[in-house]
Amino acid sequence: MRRISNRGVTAATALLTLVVTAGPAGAAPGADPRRGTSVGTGTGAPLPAPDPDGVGDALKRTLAAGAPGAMTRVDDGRTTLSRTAGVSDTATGAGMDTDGRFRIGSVTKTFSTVVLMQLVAEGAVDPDAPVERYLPGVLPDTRITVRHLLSHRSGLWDYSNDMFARTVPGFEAVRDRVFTVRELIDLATAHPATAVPGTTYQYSNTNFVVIGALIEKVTGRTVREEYERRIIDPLDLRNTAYVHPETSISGKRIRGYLTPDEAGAPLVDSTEQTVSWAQSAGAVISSPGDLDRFMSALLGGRLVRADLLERMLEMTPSDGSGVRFYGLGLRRRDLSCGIPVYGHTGTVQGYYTYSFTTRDGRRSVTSVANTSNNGTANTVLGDTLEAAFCGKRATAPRALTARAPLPEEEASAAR
Ligand code: REY
Repeated sequence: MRRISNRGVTAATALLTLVVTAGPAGAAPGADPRRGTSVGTGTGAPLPAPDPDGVGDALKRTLAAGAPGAMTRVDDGRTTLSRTAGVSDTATGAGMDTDGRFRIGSVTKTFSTVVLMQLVAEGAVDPDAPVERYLPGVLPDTRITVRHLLSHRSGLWDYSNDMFARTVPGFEAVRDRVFTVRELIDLATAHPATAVPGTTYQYSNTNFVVIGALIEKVTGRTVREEYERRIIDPLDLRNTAYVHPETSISGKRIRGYLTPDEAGAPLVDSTEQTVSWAQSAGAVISSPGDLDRFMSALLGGRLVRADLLERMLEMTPSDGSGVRFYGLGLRRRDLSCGIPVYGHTGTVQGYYTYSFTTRDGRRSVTSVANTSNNGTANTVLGDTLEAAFCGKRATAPRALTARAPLPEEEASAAR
């Protein structure tokens, strides 16, 4: 067991950087975050300039909540704004780094959905067909369609609920495991269905493990190859990889630190693991710049055909907050300033991620904290979105949300 101490970490709030540089080729022209842009809000109103101090404040509060490090990168037209706080490695004290690679958890689901929607565009998959057509005999209910999987409406139990009921022992039991898809589906179907297919939103990793199996069946290639040829290579995402079941993150990496359930227990270094328990539901590695580029390309219409992107954006509430929704492999959050943003959240042991963009893809924001199983740190990290998209506000953003989320909503929003 690799245990480390987090003592002194909050004192290492250190390093806060602001970098405004030329952005990647292909970025939207004319967008200047210091002035605000008139596009992208989805409300017709101008997009306010990002608030670097507000972002930095949310990152510092994420550290105060127990994260060793936290960072945000805003890609806005030709400008990039990066802020970091704390450390990427508690042993060396190296600062958080927006060029670093980390585990993106369920932002992987958006990658899997892009591959699937490209297969729909090619006529290889019908989203309203039963999964049974492509994977005969794999699921217990032949009424489950591909769209039910992508929208978390299949009624398939999320096996990770049982797996991680006890956080650190659960993690250590699977850290080096390599699961077959069949094994993961069997864990899920050992439970009765949670709902009749198509009727109820219930977030479940099982859905996207089945999507991965479906991609492999239909294409005859691995999901790794499909992510590479359809997303990673065309967008030149040099810090993005799917290395399952390899356990390491190559190159410049952010180490991940899992919070035990026992109050005061030291954080557990969870950087190395197979992530086989999540596979096509959560095992991609990436960097903030790559995720911003990915989300901008997706909402900018460069990855999925326009009519199919519209299908991905058909949202239903994911909780009772009135501000959080799920489409197909994509979330929407309505920020306190009224701007809707689209993307995904991720939780994998040691890492919390938010990666969201405007409706036109012109401003993308990725925030990461290198801890997990710490709901407060995750919620506070989410405040970076308020500062990055809504800009400076007279009133504290959290006071402006429709109402405080219920604990189960926080848990669901965390994933
Ligand atoms: C699994 C538990 C989280 C993580 C999950 N992640 O389903 C998927 C996602 C890929 O949606 C773990 N929590 C933590 C526990 C709670 O073990 N007992 O916080 O690292 O991103």
